[in-house]
Amino acid sequence: MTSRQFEQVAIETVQGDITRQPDLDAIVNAANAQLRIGGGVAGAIHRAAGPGLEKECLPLGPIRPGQAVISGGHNLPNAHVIHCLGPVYGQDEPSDQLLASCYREALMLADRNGVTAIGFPAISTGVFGYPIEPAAQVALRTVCDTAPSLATVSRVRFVLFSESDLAVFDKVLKDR
Ligand code: AR6
Repeated sequence: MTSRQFEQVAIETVQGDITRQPDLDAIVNAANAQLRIGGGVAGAIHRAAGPGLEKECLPLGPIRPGQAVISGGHNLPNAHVIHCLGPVYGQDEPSDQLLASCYREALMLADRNGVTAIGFPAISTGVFGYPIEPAAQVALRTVCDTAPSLATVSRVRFVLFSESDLAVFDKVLKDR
């Protein structure tokens, strides 16, 4: 694990599964607009949370690219799930601003709900096709830019599925 402090917020990077982070009070879902089960991160989160999560989420959708909404964690070890709709790369524009909006909205929503530690996957970098290095730049820049506005959030963990994605996030984090 790599960790760096920005203002009052520690930013961590780890390789792993977003559904297996019991020390975080919120995790972020790379959702679809309807907040249905889906594949990738969304599929893993809904499978681990159980059917109550989709039941709670459906009335909250549809959401637009860059938006975040919050639900309970159901059978997950986390109290909250924050669902973000990332941009489809090459389709939802400006993609960098929409991706930044996901991270900013998720952090602000977490903060309003008293969250202290939150975990993000690399939003939009799977099915939605956002290249990993520019996605890492946007993610880390947005967390650093938002950090001074946060009251309760003091730990932000990026949970990367692959070793190569972790290496990219680590490099971008070290270069900041
Ligand atoms: N933990 C952490 N990271 C993961 C996990 C996991 N369990 N599973 C995959 N990743 P994606 P998107 C990585 O496709 O691009 C869904 O079907 C993955 O390697 O989950 O925002 C939804 O329903 C990739 O780097 O999200 C939407 O329709 C990153 O997480 C759509 O896909 C994001 O991959 C959203 O696409």
